Amino acid sequence: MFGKIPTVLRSEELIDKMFRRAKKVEVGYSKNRLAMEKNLSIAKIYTARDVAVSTLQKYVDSFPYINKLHPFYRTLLDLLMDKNMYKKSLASLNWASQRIDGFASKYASKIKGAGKVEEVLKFRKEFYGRAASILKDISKELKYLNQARDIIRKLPIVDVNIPTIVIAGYPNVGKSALVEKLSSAKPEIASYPFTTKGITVGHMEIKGRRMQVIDTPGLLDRPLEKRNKIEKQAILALKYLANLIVFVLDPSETCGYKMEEQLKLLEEIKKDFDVPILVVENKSDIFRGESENIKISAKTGEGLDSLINSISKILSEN
Ligand SMILES: Nc1nc2c(ncn2[C@@H]2O[C@H](COP(=O)(O)OP(=O)(O)OP(=O)(O)O)[C@@H](O)[C@H]2O)c(=O)[nH]1
Ligand SMILES: [Mg+2]
Repeated sequence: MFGKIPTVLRSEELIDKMFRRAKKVEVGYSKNRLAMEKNLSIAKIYTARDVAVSTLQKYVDSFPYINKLHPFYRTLLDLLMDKNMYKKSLASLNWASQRIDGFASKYASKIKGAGKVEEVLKFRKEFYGRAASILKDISKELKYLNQARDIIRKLPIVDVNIPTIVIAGYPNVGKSALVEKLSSAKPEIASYPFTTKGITVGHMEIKGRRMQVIDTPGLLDRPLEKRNKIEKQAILALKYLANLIVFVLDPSETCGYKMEEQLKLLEEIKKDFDVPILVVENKSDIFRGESENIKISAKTGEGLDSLINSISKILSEN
């Protein structure tokens, strides 16, 4: 999904790196002092340029294009960072890299045409000054991109290319128990913006088709109307991920929430999410209601086959 993004150096660090490498450059001895100084200075300039250009290009290439991202990630990044500043920063890095490249060629040819050693040294120094000042000009942008890197690294890692089942329902109704029962391996926790609990991602296979089951504690477990605007948008981003929402009810009410409250949350989610919703009643080992909903027990495994059949049917229709 996202490649690994390297740490973004501060401009002073990048300038240091550039000069350190240029300083190490050596050329073969020549009796002609002027020719030797020319070779050396040009080699140093090209080394400095290579360091700057390759570092900046590496940054530009490793950050994702927000507009090309899956809408799930695009929505989250829109909430978490200033998209214009992000784009502008990447464009500035490109600009800086081209400017330094241009100056390197320009000063190399000035040096080639120089008649005296002093002139050669003066041009070399001038190039260094220009390159350093270009890098100083993008210090704000480099800093910003380093922050953006931290934000991107904390995005939940999910597979946007396989069918995804999102589990919703009040706390303690048995969501985690269900995800665990459905998953072929131990579900993993991924961080999620605006909630400390993160989301739990498990995988399962139905008729040879790999899918993802996601538990959303702290997100789809209480009324959305009580959230602030940003939290609400972060939660709504899940609609881009979900091919199906399995809403878990606990008619035994041992979860501590009345069915009336639970059904109200269900209605709200139906209203806000334009995604098929499958309603299941859990804890059938201790309580069975009269409704038509699928009845399961995440504890004993009862009813899971019928749940899996319904999931498979809905996903193949959508
Ligand atoms: N009897 C019975 N207990 C269950 C069943 N499923 C879950 N439980 C119990 O209900 C409690 C809550 O289950 P969890 O799976 O943690 O519920 P959750 O919805 O993930 O809760 P949060 O993560 O707090 O939102 C636990 O004590 C489970 O053992 C079930 O089918 N039958
Ligand atoms: Mg849980």
